[in-house]
Amino acid sequence: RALEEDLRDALVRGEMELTYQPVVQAKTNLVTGVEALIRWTHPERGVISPSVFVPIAEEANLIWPLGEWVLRKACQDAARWPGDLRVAVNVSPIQFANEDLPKVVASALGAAGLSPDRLELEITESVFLSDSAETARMFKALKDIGVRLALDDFGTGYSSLGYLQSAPFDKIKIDQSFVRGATVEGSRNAAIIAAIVALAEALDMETTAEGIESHDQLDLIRNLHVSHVQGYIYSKPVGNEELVDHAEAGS
Ligand code: G
Ligand code: G
Ligand code: MN
Ligand code: NA
Repeated sequence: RALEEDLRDALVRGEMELTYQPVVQAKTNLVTGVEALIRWTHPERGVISPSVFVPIAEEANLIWPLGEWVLRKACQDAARWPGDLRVAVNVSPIQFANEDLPKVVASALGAAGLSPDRLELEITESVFLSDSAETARMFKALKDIGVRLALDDFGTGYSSLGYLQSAPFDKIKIDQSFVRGATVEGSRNAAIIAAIVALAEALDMETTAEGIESHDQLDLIRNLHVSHVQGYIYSKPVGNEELVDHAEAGS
């Protein structure tokens, strides 16, 4: 059987699971939110990465049901977390191009009883490749609901900055590829991160540096005034139970 066939049944068979990776505020060292990252445990092949099956789901018209499941599950889980932890959900450009997205987002929030400002949608620059009037309408509809918007993998995709004139992002996520080499002050990657932070601050947006693994990276990132950090140095993505245990122990 092709992976695509198995993907069709994966949701009803309960093979999908959400894991959550903490996002830490640099200034306070407090966990302010988490990013939801989907995992598929295939009955024969074991755990399959979303970097493998999300593109298949996008091609096979399965990203819509999968994305809706992720939104509903993330909102349900977040509504039961202690404190006011935010949950960030990755949204495929294909979901973003569907005019029903705001309805589904509002419905997921309503069903879970989650306040809209506790949900952050992560969108990549590729959404700006399609019709700009429709894209603008989608942004407005989502902001009207009151959810937060984050620009994911910043600096790796569509190269124009023109969209920043109007797109209402609350946060820029600095891609891991810049963080990886950013261990030395004065390095090219450090200069790129400093420039992204300056841009984000001028536009009143927060920043998250992704993929921080070492203390050298963390020290440098803090010195560059990145507002939030995320990476294995703090935590790998963990299951909902483990997240709740941690949060309760820490509060
Ligand atoms: O967690 P991991 O590094 O395996 O994620 C790999 C890729 O899959 C990342 O680009 C991430 O954004 C994407 N991804 C993870 N979970 C989801 C999801 O729920 N929906 C979508 N569309 N992409 C996801
Ligand atoms: O594309 P997006 O930024 O949504 O994907 C985030 C991906 O990065 C996830 O697959 C997640 O598991 C992974 N990730 C998170 N923290 C680290 C880290 O410190 N190092 C590495 N190599 N990957 C990470
Ligand atoms: Mn992401
Ligand atoms: Na990212």
